[in-house]
Amino acid sequence: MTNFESAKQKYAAAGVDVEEALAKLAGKAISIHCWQGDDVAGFDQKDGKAGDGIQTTGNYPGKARNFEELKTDFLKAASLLPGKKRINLHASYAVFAEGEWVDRDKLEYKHFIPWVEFAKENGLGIDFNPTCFSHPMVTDGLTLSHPDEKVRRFWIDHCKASRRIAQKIGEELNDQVLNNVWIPDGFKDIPADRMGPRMRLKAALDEIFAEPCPNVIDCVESKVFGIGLESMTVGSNEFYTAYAAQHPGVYNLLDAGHYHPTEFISDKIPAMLCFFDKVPLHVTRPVRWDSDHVVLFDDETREIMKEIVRCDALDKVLIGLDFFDASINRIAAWVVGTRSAQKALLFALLQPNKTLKALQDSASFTEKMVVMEEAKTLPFGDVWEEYCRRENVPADGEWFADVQKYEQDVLSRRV
Ligand code: RNT
Ligand code: ZN
Repeated sequence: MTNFESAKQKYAAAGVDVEEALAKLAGKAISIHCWQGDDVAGFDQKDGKAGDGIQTTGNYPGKARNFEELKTDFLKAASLLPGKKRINLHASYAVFAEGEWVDRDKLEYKHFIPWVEFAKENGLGIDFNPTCFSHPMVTDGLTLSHPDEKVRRFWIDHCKASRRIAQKIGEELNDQVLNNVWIPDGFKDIPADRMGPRMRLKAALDEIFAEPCPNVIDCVESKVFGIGLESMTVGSNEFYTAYAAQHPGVYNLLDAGHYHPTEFISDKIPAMLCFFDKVPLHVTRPVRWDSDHVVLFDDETREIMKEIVRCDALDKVLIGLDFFDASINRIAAWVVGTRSAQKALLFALLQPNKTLKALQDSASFTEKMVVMEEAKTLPFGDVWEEYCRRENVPADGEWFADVQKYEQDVLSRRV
């Protein structure tokens, strides 16, 4: 008997159907952010660098410097990842023709055709984001909520342009494309007016979402604070949750790093699912703050995935990744982060969820604890290895040498 067959039997004895779990895992797409490859630099600004409320740290050599390099790096990472994949793009990754440049309020679908071709060639879905940061028009830390109509207009037009681009991408790929609005807007020090900026943001969002875009899933991403904007965030969780609740078709995206350190999005997912038919996520790893460390196979990532599985919400929760570590090999960061999210999802699918729920409902809390703890040490690794084998990607222990070789042959030559 192979290790996998033996694992299958052990899981069956615990009431878990391994084949069903593997089928569900293979069917669930993960949206992989393009921005791990170049430290959120993008292509549209001279010497592009993450700024305005977000920051990357680290100086590992070999980051992608242009469209060609980013595509090649992404494909290298994707070749080591099982399952269905989407690529999550930011508007700042527009691809301009030789000598061409337009500002973000003038972006068009044509600037993303090369990405659509890339997606088609490689069987990827696409998700999209307006880029309301790392740009000189972010004024006094504000975009859509700025008191100056000129500043607001620029960013409203940018968000509208992004939505139209997402719509066209969706039409072209015959798919639904998530378009996620995150803005840094906030104040470093104690504000004198909190409601004014929020009312301006509300009006801006109304304008942005006015045009029907049937292939777009609209969402807004809240945050507790940003770098340099510690005292107040305009797009707070209450603000966007209430906005989404009043605007059918707009969703509040939960980023795992955007809450106070004792709050967890694993608890928020089932709360949101009571009211919304979709819950988009940014799975990331906050270390003491919204640090966007590489996702690991850790307690909270498993808990997030467990909630998705327990709520039977694989088709409702949209899993996107959002980390950017510039201090390590960026391809390995992508691979570890994505595989860890997928492992956590598999782990969740392999829990005796029905049994555990029944034990909770009958107040058998002692037994619930025993079963929950013991399920942790079932032979999970053998099932993961079988999944990688079926998906034709290397098992754990077999892919890193490939990344090291790529570093030597490709990344280290970028100087
Ligand atoms: C910032 C948000 C946002 C960005 C990306 C690049 O705090 O998490 O999602 O990380 O859009
Ligand atoms: Zn995020």
